[in-house]
Amino acid sequence: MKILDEVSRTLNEFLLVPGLTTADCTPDTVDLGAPLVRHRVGEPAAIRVATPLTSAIMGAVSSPRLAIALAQCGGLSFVHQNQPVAAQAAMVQAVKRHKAGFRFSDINIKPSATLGEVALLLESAERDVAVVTDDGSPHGRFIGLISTDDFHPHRHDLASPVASRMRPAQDLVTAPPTITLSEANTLIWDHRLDVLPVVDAGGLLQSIVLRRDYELHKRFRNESIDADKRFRVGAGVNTHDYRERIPALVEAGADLLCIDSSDGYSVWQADTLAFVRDTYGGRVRIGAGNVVDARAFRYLADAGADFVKVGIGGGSICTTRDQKGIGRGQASALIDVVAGRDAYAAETGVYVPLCCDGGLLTDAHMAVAFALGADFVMLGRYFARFDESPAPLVRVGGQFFKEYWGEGSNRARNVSRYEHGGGSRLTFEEGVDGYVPYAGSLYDNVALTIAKLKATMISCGATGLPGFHRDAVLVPVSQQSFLQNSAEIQLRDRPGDAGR
Ligand code: MZP
Repeated sequence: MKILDEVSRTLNEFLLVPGLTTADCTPDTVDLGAPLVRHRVGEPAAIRVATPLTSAIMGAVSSPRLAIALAQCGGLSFVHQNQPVAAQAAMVQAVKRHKAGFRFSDINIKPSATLGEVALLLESAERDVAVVTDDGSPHGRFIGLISTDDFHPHRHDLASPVASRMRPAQDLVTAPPTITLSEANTLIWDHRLDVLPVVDAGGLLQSIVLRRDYELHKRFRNESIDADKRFRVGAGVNTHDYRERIPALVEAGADLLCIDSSDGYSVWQADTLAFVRDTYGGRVRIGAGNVVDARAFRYLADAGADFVKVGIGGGSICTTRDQKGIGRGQASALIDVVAGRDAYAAETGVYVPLCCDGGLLTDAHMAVAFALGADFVMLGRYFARFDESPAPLVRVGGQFFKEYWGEGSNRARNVSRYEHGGGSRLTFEEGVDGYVPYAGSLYDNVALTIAKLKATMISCGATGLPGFHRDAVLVPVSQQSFLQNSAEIQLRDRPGDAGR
């Protein structure tokens, strides 16, 4: 028996001390780009992200729709593996089918179609816009548009006809197909458009430019889109059926794999990594985890992991610490594994990126994780709250929530992730099934998170994550600070008392 000479600390227990902000620290110059896979020190990684956010390998989180939205914002999703191989491969294909850049709507409807019918069509075809023509055919007369921004399937009367909410053609600004991208941009901004329809000389609709696509296309085109101009997507795998699952996912076009396990320090992970290495050489990249100390990191790095995921028991829906007494505060885990990663890089000349997974409840927690040395983060609860997550939206007492359940809950029954030696069923639960407050669109929230992370880095005088890792100064927060902070929050919540 050995007792570590430290207290297990969470991310909530640290604050950042500002560094010198110089003139070159501005939101435009701060680069959040990060490597996702191992590479030689000083050389670029083969797979990088512009925005260091990934979505959790969970049924309640990573759907094709969310994967596309997150890729548009520069991050990466990992579609979950707690489903048949063919179903998971189909999810990967659904992401890869979409060409990045401008979307041309191929959904045509009649003005008499109901909002409910359109909601179903858009959802199943993963489109944002439907075109309204007089006869519902692509050759009919163009009458207007309806986009997912124009109505919310859960808030509007789904029985009412589309005509009641569509944007009629006479109100729309249209452009000819010969328009250049910068002219389209000027039109979009001058007229405050969300959608710019492109029509030919005969007035027939040819295509649609979405402002959101246009902006994202400009901002992230070099990082979030593959060489073949398709969105990138990752996929979870397990240590049981990897001989069937991995070839199917590779065939479907998955860009990056990750072994999905609550405890990654096992020979089964080394076997899975060996299978990938022996079958594909370096052509298929795969991360491993989860771990909470440098020993386990070293084991997986030596076994060939392309990245290592850190975190056991910290997930917002996780009960592993209560059920099995296993885990480590996320900050303590990161500090130990980061030291292991840096020692490995110094010794071998190979940098193995780290993903901080679970328990990131606020943007400030993410900032602390990056300061402690994380290369990218994985988020479940954060993404579950958005329109794009696959979980149902529910209304409770006048407020909207999204359902969110752990992979170790009875609802998910993810036996391959939570191996208890009990065959095909979970012997006990390690996760809960609950609700998270609905928070709107992924695009808006990720933009806000990016802005906050950049602001933190600017305060600390950093223009990139490697510099932030190197120069960040953190301080543990005392129990007294917590008490004072929560007292202040209570006062803020009761404005009448605030001045006392
Ligand atoms: P969070 O972002 O909701 O705090 O945590 C998400 C992470 O929790 C996932 O990426 C995964 O590592 C972990 N997870 C998923 N299901 C469970 C569970 O049921 C869990 N215990 O701990």
